[in-house]
Amino acid sequence: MLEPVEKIWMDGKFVAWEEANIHILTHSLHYGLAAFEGIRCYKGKSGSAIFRLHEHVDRLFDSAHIGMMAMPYDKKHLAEAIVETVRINRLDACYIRPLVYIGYGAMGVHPGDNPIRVAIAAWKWGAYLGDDALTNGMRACISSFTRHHVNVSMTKGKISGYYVNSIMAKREAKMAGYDEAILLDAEGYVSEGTGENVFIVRRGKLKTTPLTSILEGITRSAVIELAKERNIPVVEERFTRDEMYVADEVFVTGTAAELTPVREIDNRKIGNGKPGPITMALQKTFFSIVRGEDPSHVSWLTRI
Ligand code: PPE
Repeated sequence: MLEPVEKIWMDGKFVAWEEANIHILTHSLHYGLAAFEGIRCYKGKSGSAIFRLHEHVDRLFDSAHIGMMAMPYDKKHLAEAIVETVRINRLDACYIRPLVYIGYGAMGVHPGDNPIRVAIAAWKWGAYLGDDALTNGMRACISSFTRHHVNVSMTKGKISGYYVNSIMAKREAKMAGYDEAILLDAEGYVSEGTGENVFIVRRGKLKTTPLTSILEGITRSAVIELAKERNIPVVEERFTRDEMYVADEVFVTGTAAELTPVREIDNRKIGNGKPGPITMALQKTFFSIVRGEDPSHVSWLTRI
């Protein structure tokens, strides 16, 4: 359950959490065209900071552009509103959810001149797949659902409606006793998790899926950069489900999921069934950067 905080930013003003309501005929609620972001703010040794705020704002604007929703604010204004949402709620560590959506006006698939509305909420959110998953790894399955085909969904946009596919896959996986689903693309190659990008480690090399039909993860690009800095070779190449089965290590990345090891896929142990050394080294680096303990990427942090 969500733990309410005080305020939510809606269309330029802060409103009380309980009053952050919209009309039932809000266009996006019916047809799913809305754009969102997921951003984390971390508590660090010298205060709190938002991880890669500007990259998230850029992606939100890209998503709105793809969805032809004209943003009523500029990037600077929106970035400031995000920081203010964390401050006003006196949160030191939280998850931030900006949402751009098509408001009330005309109904029918064509949104006409309905207003484009924007909201920003923040709340406390712990480990997405559980604390145990972060240390001991999670169990995933290959989904019976296929991930988006490039000409069905435009995955460079983080569009709300696309997440129906994720919900289906996630529920199916949880009901079968797994923690998460990994989806294959329309050609049968690994694409991504319901809310995460996927990496494998084999013979000391890191491999992740190319960007063709996945979300361009901001954590993904950070991890690629960190690996390269540590002289770990990284390739963006498609791979099959059995290449994951025989990988030495598998992990997923995402704002919510952070860097979570995968210890088992389709009931096959990955490596020795424990998070591997490269995964854990990258996870350690990631957490020390977001918490401001490792100063090597301070440009990724926006202080609150
Ligand atoms: N793929 C998908 C489909 C995805 O939803 C996410 C983020 C990623 C990859 C990783 O992207 P990034 O966060 O930029 O590293 N998923 C968001 C929503 C999760 C949710 O359940 O809500 C997130 O992690 O915030």
